[in-house]
Amino acid sequence: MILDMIRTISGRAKLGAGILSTAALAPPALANEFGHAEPNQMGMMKASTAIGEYINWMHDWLLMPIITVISLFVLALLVYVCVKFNDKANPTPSRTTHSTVLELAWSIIPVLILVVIAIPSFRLLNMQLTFPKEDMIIKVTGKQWYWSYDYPKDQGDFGFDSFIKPEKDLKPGDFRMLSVDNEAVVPVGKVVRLQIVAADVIHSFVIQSFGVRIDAVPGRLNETWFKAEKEGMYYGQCSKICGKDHAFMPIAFRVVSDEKYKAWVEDAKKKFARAASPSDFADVNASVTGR
Ligand SMILES: [Cu+2]
Repeated sequence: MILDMIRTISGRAKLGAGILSTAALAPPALANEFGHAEPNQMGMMKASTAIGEYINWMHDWLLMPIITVISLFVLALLVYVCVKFNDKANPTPSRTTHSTVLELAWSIIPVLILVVIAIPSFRLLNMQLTFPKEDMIIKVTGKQWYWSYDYPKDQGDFGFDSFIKPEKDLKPGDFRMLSVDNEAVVPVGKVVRLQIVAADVIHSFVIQSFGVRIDAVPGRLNETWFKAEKEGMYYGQCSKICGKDHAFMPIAFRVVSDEKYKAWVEDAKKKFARAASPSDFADVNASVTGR
């Protein structure tokens, strides 16, 4: 029994060391898959687009270090004040009210920190808002509480609704709360322009690995884009509190090779033919664009 205990303890120690060494090798995220979070993951999801990589870099290597240093600095100041200037250690307090040097320092240093953050921030915004020539357009409509995807004429002219998969229908490889019945499919390495609206209330379309986050607003056509560099499944969630099933309207995009995409389009044209599945997106779009 003692041997068993020792084995268990040493097993746990090894596991702990394993986690530590993985963290040391691949800082700061422990994720090893694209498109979804891992159990016990620290940090951001792995990125599959240049913009996603940039966001992760900004978070991990710019904002986190800055906020860590600032937090430690403030903590150190507090501890210093508590120890050095308490009633016992410092019975007659100083009457100083002004210090030009200090006041200049605590104005200028934060401004410089903000400038350091602002430069890559604006660069990122510019990357997100500069649309390259798109290879295809998908229309995305947020509804209470699911998403609809419409592929325009040049992609086969079909549309479908995408609902969360109930737990009883989950297959191996599926994720609870993330997998859906009908995934949106896009080809790898292609610029996809997303046109996003909502049919009822405000939703928010987010796929972290693509670096995509944009509100879906009734009566307003928002646009964003991504170019996925790796094949695979990518998940996101509605990120605007939109009602009782807000937590149950996941987003699932499957990125596949060109051939697989073409084959899927052929199937989808039959499966989601307009007559069989009329989408109200056309009406929403008409009201937005006047077309
Ligand atoms: Cu929503």
